[in-house]
Amino acid sequence: MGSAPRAAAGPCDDPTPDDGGEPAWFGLGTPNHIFVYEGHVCPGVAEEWTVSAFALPGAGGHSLGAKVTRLEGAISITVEPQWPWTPSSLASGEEFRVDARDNEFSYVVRITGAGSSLAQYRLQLCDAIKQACVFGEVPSPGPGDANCDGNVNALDAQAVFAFVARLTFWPPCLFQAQVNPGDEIDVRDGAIILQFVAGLIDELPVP
Ligand SMILES: [Ca+2]
Ligand SMILES: [Ca+2]
Ligand SMILES: [Ca+2]
Repeated sequence: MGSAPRAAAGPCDDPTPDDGGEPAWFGLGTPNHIFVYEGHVCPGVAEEWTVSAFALPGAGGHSLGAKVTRLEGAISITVEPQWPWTPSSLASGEEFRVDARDNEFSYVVRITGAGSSLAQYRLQLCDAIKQACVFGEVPSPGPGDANCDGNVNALDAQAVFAFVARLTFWPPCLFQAQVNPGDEIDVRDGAIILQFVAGLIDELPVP
């Protein structure tokens, strides 16, 4: 009754325990790069995502943006840019933007579980050169489109294999690489995507 201690919620099992780190910006050749991810966080745990850009002198700088949307449970969100800014808190769905002019720039988005049970969030990042970046929607078709370019093809399998081998950071829509739900994201997902591309599988995700 009343104020139950947080510990009463029992152990929390995060189905996405490896969240955080620095996403890779895929989609070179497009003017606006997006990263969309759906993750979970346990109460009292902070997941930290680093966003950075290296702007060449005279190149016009980068526009960087971050947005976190609460999907389930309670979270708190802070953005901590490098000097000279101090950390600030963000509301769910609020957009954070910064222009990096002629310098290297980075910031950390920290998402902390703030309720008494597992929370779920969507993280959206964007990066553009010489123009304000926009938060893209995830294009169709969805499952299997790990690199978020609107098609499912061998490039998506390649992105999964490279991620699993730790040759790259996160593909922009890594959560769509999960094509056999309930399992980890591993080489099997890349293999299933290749089978789909070859016409051996009709639909993604597979049961
Ligand atoms: Ca997590
Ligand atoms: Ca794709
Ligand atoms: Ca899988």
